[in-house]
Amino acid sequence: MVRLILVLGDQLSHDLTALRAAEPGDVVVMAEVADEAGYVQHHPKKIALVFSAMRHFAEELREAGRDLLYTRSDDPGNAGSIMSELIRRAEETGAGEVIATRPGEWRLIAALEDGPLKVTLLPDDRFVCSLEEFDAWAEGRKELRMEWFYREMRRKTGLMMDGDKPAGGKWNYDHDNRKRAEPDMFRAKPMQFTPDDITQEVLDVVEARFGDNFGELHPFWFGVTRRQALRALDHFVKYSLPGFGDVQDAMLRDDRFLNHSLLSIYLNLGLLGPLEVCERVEKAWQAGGVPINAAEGFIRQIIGWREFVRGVYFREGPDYAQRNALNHQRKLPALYWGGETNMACLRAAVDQTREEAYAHHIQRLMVTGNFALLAGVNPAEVHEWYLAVYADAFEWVEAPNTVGMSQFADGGVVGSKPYVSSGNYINKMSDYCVGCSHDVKARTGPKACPFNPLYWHFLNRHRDRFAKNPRMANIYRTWERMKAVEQSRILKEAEAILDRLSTEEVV
Ligand code: FAD
Ligand code: DLZ
Ligand code: SF4
Repeated sequence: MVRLILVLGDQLSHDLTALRAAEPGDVVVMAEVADEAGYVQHHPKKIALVFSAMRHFAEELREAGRDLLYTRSDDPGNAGSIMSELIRRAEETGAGEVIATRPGEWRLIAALEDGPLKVTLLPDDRFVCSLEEFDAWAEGRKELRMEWFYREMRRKTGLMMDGDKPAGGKWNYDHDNRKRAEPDMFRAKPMQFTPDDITQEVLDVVEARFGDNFGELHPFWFGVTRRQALRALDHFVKYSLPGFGDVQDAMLRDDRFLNHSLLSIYLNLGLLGPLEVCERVEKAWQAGGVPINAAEGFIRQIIGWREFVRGVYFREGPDYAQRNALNHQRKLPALYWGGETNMACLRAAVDQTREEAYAHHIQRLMVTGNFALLAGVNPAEVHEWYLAVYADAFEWVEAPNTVGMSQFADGGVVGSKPYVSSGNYINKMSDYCVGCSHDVKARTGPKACPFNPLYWHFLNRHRDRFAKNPRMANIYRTWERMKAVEQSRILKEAEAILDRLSTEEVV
């Protein structure tokens, strides 16, 4: 009997387990559906990326001789969800079973498992670490720490290893990766691609259907095929990797990408695999010209953080994205959707997000994430925002980064302490403060940088939870050393900022 082979929009890999399981007579199903395009208000660039990459992948499958049924978003018969499309295609073909690779989101896993069709879910083996292996590593540990997991992955893959020792003698060169960046007009930009006819058609559809979503659709220059993704990888390794480490945490107003790779979009769609990317980077380092802190730092992000957060997402279970350990309830301020703000750093991060569907890690973590956490925004709303606005956002990777790393809403599963800072950190790592109407050095007063009082307000209101954390003891000692009158002035001014956020006044 015919079987349907489901390929989702972020499963665009020719070696996908579901495609490997296909037998002659089976029919591949791909569908652009309203449910997937609408579970959050995705950035138009993200929808265009996914649809165009899906259409190009479908072409490649057809050229390879696969039997394929593809539903476009504007097809009149479009049933609107993955499950209803599968039911429609099963009726059309007489198929009795669906073979799928396990989706990267609990919501979709439940939809497939709870539907009326017989669905076989195969493991997604496009990762370095299987979920079983992650569970075995995590089992019995008091706490999960990325660094220990990462070392296991280095040993497993042999990447940058000298026998059983890390190359260069150290596992982690992060210490060298915290420099400020200077503007440099010769710094390379990520590889950009001109839309072909398929992409152009998608752009028209997205403009018509999703043009009102937050985000600029044009210019659209993401790659949408594996071939383009490989070119983007080559370009990154040649031009940006050598400087990747040094300024990894830096932010510049007029340089949105610095030496970042923008490879997450290709990795997360399945156009590139994590190992091939890391092996390419290792080779460039071995050939000379790429410093060890750049190569190690980059590889750590992929076989360390990326694999670690995926393990956490699936180990923690379907309720993970709804956790709220700090009981934060504030509505997400309008400035996240482009509302007015006087805070130059937030304005820069949000403007860039609207225009590019991209921000790099420190912008996500220490600007938009930090502010939401200090302001006590409901993490479910923060999670929805990140899932919507970034082209690389799929729940398995976005939720642990947002709910866990950035908002501490999982109570410390991903990180051992909250990522919070005053304006001082942003000033140290960026040039945003120079052009800001707030004064980063002022803790209180009408011009004080809002990060400053909010930082102490956060620490004070969560003292019971964090004061005993050895990594935060020094900060609490600084707070205790302040005069009571200074403390109460800070807290009062923080309350005033929070009130302004509640009444949607500009901060
Ligand atoms: P580079 O700086 O060039 O890093 C190289 C690669 O390492 C990335 O392509 C990515 O695949 C991987 N990587 C780096 N950091 C992480 C991390 N913390 N978790 C997983 N992979 C990592 N990443 C996503 O892929 N999708 C998301 O939806 C996402 N949401 C995030 C939300 C928040 C609040 C935060 C703090 C981080 C989030 N990240 C997410 C992680 C990280 O910010 C992005 O992977 C990175 O900015 C992607 O840009 P890049 O490819 O230029 O990365
Ligand atoms: C993100 C996305 C979008 C916007 N649209 C589709 C779609 O129409 N069809 C599809 O198969 N997948 C889409 N995706 C990706 C899915 O949402 C993704 O597979 C799940 O979130 C699991 O990671
Ligand atoms: Fe951001 Fe404060 Fe600096 Fe302004 S002064 S850019 S609000 S950190």
